Amino acid sequence: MKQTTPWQPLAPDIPTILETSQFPLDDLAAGHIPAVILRNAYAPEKCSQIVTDLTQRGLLFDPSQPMPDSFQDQLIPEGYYREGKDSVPRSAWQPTIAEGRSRIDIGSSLGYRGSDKEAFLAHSAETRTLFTELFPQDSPLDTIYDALQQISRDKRVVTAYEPDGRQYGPAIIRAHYGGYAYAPHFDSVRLRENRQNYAVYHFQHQFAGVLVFQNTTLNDQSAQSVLHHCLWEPHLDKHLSSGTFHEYAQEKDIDNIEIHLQPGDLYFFNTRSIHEVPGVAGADPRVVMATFIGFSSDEEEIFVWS
Ligand SMILES: O=C(O)CCC(=O)C(=O)O
Ligand SMILES: [Fe+2]
Repeated sequence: MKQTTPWQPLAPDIPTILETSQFPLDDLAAGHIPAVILRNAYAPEKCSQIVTDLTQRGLLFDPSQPMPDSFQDQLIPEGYYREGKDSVPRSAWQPTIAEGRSRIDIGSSLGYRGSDKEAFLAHSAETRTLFTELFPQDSPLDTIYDALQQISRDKRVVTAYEPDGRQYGPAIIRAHYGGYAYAPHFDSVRLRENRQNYAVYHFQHQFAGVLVFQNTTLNDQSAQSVLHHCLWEPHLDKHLSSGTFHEYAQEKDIDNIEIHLQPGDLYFFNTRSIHEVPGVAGADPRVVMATFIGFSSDEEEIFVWS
């Protein structure tokens, strides 16, 4: 809804953000601001080094070469998630079936794997081992967790865990090839995926924290996320699933903002805000480290998972 105060993100660094807002995460939770953006949170040269390393290790593929067969069964189609204990994937939107639009995940996605809890937690343990090996020092995980801790004004930021102590994956690396797009959607373990059997279900709010490692660019245009000034309500489902959200937003005069990021920039947003990342089929994939975040204003601990 259009308001007199512009809907603007908090940026560009922690001191400025904390001067501007007493509780940035409460502002995000309420939908008063679209995002918190930390520019240059992680060194851009380290970002490109990570992409090179992941490709050399065979965890990502070089898009200038034919995709190795070993990636075929790891490709994640657009829009997929699973609900509750279902093993059948659902689609958060009507995916565009197009050759080459695919995503590689390095890490354990609760949305994709969570329907089998034992398998998800076992996979998460492997991810933690892998990330320790990939990032023995200067870990981008620390950048995300430390930033969150500071903007929360010193709540305790931990990798999400179950009551028995078993942890989830600490974050996920996602590479989007060939113009992979996220159509307008929202993410919620509570309101969408119905994950009642997981500890993260109890939080009042869910955010995302995304650190960009590499942009994808075609004809000077890069794939960037768009946040709509609209928190999900059930009546929006018909527009999200049928792909008519843009028409709805126009009719209701809902504004939006493009969050333009460079490698090394980190942004946090409320995943209940309808959001999207239109695909741009550049030569290189858009590569990010992504997290979900569980937050309740009256709780000391903030959970991070993927
Ligand atoms: O990559 C991003 O910036 C956001 C992606 C997203 O919306 C998601 O993973 O659900
Ligand atoms: Fe999302």
